[in-house]
Amino acid sequence: WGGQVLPHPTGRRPFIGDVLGTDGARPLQSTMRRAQGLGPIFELKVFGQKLVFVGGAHLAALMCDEARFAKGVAPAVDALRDYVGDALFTAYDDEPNWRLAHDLLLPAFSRSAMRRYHPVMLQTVRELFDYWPSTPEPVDVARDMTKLTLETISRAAFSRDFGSFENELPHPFVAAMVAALKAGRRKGMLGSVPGGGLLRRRIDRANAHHVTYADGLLDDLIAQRRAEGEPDERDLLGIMLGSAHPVSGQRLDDLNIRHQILTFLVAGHETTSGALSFALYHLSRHPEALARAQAETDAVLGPDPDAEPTFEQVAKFRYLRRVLDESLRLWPTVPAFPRTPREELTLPTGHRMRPGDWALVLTAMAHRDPAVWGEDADEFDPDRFLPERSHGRLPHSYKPFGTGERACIGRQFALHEAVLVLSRVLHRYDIAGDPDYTLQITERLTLMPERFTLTLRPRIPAA
Ligand code: MNH
Repeated sequence: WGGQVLPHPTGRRPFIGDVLGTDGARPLQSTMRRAQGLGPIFELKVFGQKLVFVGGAHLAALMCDEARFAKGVAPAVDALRDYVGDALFTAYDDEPNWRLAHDLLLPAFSRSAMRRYHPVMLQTVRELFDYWPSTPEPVDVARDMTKLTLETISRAAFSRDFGSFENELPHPFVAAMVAALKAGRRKGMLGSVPGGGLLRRRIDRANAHHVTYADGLLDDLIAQRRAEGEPDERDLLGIMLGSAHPVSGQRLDDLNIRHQILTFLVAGHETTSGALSFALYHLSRHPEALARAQAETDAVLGPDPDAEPTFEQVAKFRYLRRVLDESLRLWPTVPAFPRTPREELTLPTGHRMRPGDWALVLTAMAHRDPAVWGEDADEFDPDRFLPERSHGRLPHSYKPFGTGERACIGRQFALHEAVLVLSRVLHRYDIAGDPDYTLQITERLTLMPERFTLTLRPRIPAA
């Protein structure tokens, strides 16, 4: 960004910059509050580090133009590379392993490949229902959706069960993974803080046993599968071990495969769990939307509360899909993604941007820009996504899964799972939130409603 100073909140101090006023536990939400009135692009200075954000829908859409912009390298993503290297999410755009893994794995995420994961998804919902209390008492929604999505992705990705429904506490592997990611995030936030190098090494030492344990478990798993002989395509692990690139004949090496598995476990569960939890939160607050959603499940699944959707039926829940789309508009569980220009250019705001400069597209803000979404942009209204109302909307204005070649590879997986789970939960239960609850959002790698509970009562589907 050269010496350019972008709009920033008042109260900037020498040396520490804009740190005061940033809520370390909820940086996204404090940033969104402080961005009010700053315009479509703004910066925060954290010690020596400059963070640039784009919250205006038109400027965000411009940065989604793949001809002029590519995925950028933001420090928060870079910090994860110690842990997951050049796996899909963290690979730099020009690293050969990105293209190789993308080409090898794309078939595993096609719409038709979802057929293979459908029975796994049905099974984890059955286990969720067995786990849920049979008497009406409040359940912690984010906790239980996280148990469910973790089981789904671990079984689909490497046919491993984490026993999430048999234990109150997360599996030690999950605890280790979360600790290691937290450490990565803390290291990333240190940026250019004085003494940062020392602090980073201290974090590494404190965390080494978690990394050793999690890596060891995955390496054993890979070795075990190799020892079984010729890998089949039963899961992502089998595909990664068994397939060679159709053109170059190249294969992923074992270290890269471990990095990919970690990436899928992390990227593939909290995100979907948050999306489901927010959807259930909104439905608990909008009785008319809940009634429509339940009427749809009855129309598709019929009067038997144990009925399960077929693969084809999942696509029939059009209203449920709009509920999810609208939930991810208001609280995209991955709230931002970095973009960088391919060549030097001038933004419509007059700022110069060079290759290597990056900005975070803040979908959490751009998705609420009244210029695109109207004056009621903060309201929950799934029918915004009716085709007739979406027609003519600014292209690239809805980006919960990122954009371009580096967009989410798991999008179909997440949507199939989330619609399927919502359909079964709403078909089987009447849900009631606590009327005194106000939405609180935890920020880990992703966003999640905090301490949000629902009381579930078995319902009798309409005939
Ligand atoms: Mn997912 C990339 C959001 C579910 C695996 N994902 C992204 C990006 C966003 C995103 C945004 C782009 C980030 C960037 O540009 O820096 N992902 C989501 C959301 C959900 C989700 C909101 C659920 C809802 N993601 C999933 C699931 C999986 C997955 C499920 C795996 C099964 N996502 C990925 C991977 C990438 C990614 C892998 C990196 C893709 C790449 O760069 O090639």
